[in-house]
Amino acid sequence: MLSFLKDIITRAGDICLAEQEHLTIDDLAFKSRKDLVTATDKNVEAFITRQIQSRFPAHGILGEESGRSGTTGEFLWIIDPIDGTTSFFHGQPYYAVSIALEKAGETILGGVFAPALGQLFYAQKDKGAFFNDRPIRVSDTRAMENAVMATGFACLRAGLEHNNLVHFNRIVPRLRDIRRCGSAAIDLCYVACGKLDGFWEMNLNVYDVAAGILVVTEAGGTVSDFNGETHFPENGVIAANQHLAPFLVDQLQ
Ligand code: 2AM
Ligand code: CA
Repeated sequence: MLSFLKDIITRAGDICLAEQEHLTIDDLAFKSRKDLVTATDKNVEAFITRQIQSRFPAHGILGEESGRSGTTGEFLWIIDPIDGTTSFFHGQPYYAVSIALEKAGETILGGVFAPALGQLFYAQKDKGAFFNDRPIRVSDTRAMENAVMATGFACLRAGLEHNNLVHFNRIVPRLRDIRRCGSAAIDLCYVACGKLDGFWEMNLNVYDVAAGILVVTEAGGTVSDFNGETHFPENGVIAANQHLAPFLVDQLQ
């Protein structure tokens, strides 16, 4: 399973790299006023879906662009062909292909590949997390003032009135600094390898976070919703090392 995942996710990333150079406005469509989708999102999802269907015809598939297909057996592949489509369309490197595999409702395998950064993250349940084939751990940062975190504003793109700006204003002054690069999948993996000390966001979808959450937990990180419980991503997502996670729950609940 892992070698299959690594093979298809890197080939999917190569499609992104090749197509990003030639994108025009004609390749762009809108799911809502600010929610972009490019022809590449659809091409990459179709590629991944074909590969899964031919190798594992009995498995189900949930993709951001085409929804639920295949059987309703115990295996379900969850695909975000491009997490960070705004970065992708605007010629920036901070986007990733994200693929997770659930068995009976539990994520057992997850991969996030950022082709323009040359960064591949993956994890298998109970077997640890890896960045470009090296094992990773979350950071050991204990003080907020030494922490660099990330967040995002999917809520604003979705046009929601109850949004992240109020949390952002409260939390950012307590941190060393904040990053907002536009891919929840990469943000989660950066928490997993200690490039970031924490991440929070609201209004994400399961395909944005399924793989990244397994990478964080296998790297020793803590993942919860804004109440410190497990109803994510519906009730928000918090990911951090075990020292800083309680601070974020305290600020966000
Ligand atoms: P996407 O690029 O696959 O759309 C950035 O804040 C994160 O929010 C990205 O993971 C992005 O995923 C996601 N996102 C952006 N707009 C969204 C929307 N309208 N609803 C839900 N998630 C969204
Ligand atoms: Ca996407």
